Amino acid sequence: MESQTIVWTKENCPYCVKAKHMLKTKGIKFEERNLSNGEWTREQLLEAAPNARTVPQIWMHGQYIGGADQLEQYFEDHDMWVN
Ligand SMILES: N[C@@H](CCC(=O)N[C@@H](CS)C(=O)NCC(=O)O)C(=O)O
Repeated sequence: MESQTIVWTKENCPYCVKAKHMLKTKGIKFEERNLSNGEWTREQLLEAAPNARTVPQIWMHGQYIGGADQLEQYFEDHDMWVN
């Protein structure tokens, strides 16, 4: 869905925790696709982002952002400072 914000994650992933924290701080609702609980697979992630080598992988409102570092940069670029 175009308006969806999606975060692919896995367990024991500090960058995933960081990305989710940034989104929550901004009040942005998101769907988490966790690769560790059997619901989603790495193959499904690679279908969405063939070059993905790490998690998190983030889409905001349908636009591909990248990982946690890119999400932070996105907020800076859009004057949405992470508190
Ligand atoms: N620069 C990346 C770093 C992401 C990263 O290093 N993620 C780790 C887990 S926290 C990872 O996926 N490592 C490779 C792997 O576990 O297969 C970002 O900002 O998202």
